[in-house]
Amino acid sequence: MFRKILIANRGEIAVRVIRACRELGIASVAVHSTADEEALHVKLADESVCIGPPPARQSYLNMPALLSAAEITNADAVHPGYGFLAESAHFAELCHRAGLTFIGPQPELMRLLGDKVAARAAMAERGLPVLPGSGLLTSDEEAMAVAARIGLPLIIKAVAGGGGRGMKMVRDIGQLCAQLATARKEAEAAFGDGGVYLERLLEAPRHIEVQVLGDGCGRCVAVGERECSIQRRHQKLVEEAPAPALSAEEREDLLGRAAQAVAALHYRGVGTLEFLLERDEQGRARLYFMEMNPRIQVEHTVTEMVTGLDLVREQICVAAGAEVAVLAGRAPIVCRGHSIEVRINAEDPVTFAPSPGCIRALHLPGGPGIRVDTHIYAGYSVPPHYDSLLCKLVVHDEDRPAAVRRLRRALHELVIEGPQTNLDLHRRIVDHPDFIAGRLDTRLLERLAS
Ligand code: MV4
Repeated sequence: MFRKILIANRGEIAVRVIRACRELGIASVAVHSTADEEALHVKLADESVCIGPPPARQSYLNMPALLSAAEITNADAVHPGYGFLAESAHFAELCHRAGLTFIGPQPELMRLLGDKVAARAAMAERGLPVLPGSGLLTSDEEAMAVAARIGLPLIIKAVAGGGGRGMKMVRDIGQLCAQLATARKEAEAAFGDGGVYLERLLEAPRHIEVQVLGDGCGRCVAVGERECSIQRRHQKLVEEAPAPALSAEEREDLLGRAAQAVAALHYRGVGTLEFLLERDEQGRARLYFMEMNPRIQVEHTVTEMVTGLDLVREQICVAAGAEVAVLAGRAPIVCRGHSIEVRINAEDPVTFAPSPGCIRALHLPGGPGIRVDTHIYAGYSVPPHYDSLLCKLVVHDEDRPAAVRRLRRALHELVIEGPQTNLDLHRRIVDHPDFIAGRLDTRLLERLAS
């Protein structure tokens, strides 16, 4: 097992990883920018190293500074969390070259999955259904030919994208070339790669994702699925497990196929496969693979609540080559009850602009079936330089109606004074008849906003 892990991240996920390290008897090294001297992850870790000024480019994304911090503290592994360098195959390679274990998948697989066209092809080859679409587009003529073959409406996506950023819809063939040009420009600006591809557009899909864990030697388990259909600008706001939209047979089929495809890749570590769900005229579920994220995700907590697993611990164990009971077939994965997570952000409730500042008062909910993952504390000042996630409120109960009641109760108890937050939006969501009935879709948020 590792002796010491450097956590190349901040916020609640850095705290989450430090907790897993302490339980495993592994020392932890926090890194921080000068804006994060008072951050909770710095206080909770065994050691800390300042890696640069506030802008992420110069600190949390600064590879030489991170590698130097690992060297001077004599760490033997690096945990990237999510965001920042979590999906950088280049950083993973630099870690390995420096004699550090990068706690994540093999760099070649990170590179494959970072190319959304290659990932689609790889998963289709291994038996996962994908939407009709194109490869990397090389000309407008090719795009017109693909549009003629698969029909309208279409969606243009960035090969280097992910999380839905830089998507453009095409409902009228006359718009195709103009939308392509816009999409290419936006993709180039956002990712430094203007490559785009086409997919048939689903008008009102639900977003279902599958959590997997692989040992890198051809064994893989699907730990469970989550539904994340309530999103705003591709930022998830509410996530739950199990997915209310799937029957037991549909879930079993989805998990089985996902595990098989990922096992065939010899994937190592935790990962998430994103699917879109629609139902055909007969009501049969159609699930289409979209992309796979080679990292621990924000919403891993709901899967932990229903399975009782510690996914960060399993992730560390797999990276260390240690035995993991669920992969060795020595422990069945059981899904018990229902879990819902809401993301509380520091943001203006009207404009959604970030709202940093001092946490003047804080009261966190407690009692049965409640988990709060957060890095904030009373007196802490939320810096303006990073994402606006303040806290993840996660509830668990015996079934979905009970979990919704528990969530409503927990949202009633939670007090955060100082920054503006989206707490009221969450209180309106849990009271909405469509949410209570499990009818989740993007339009729910639009109806609430107006
Ligand atoms: C789509 C889609 C419709 N058709 N792809 C991709 C990443 C994820 N954040 C949203 N993505 C979508 N991809 C095709 N071919 C619609 C979305 C989408 C979405 C899907 C489920 C739930 C909420 C959504 C919000 C915006 C866009």
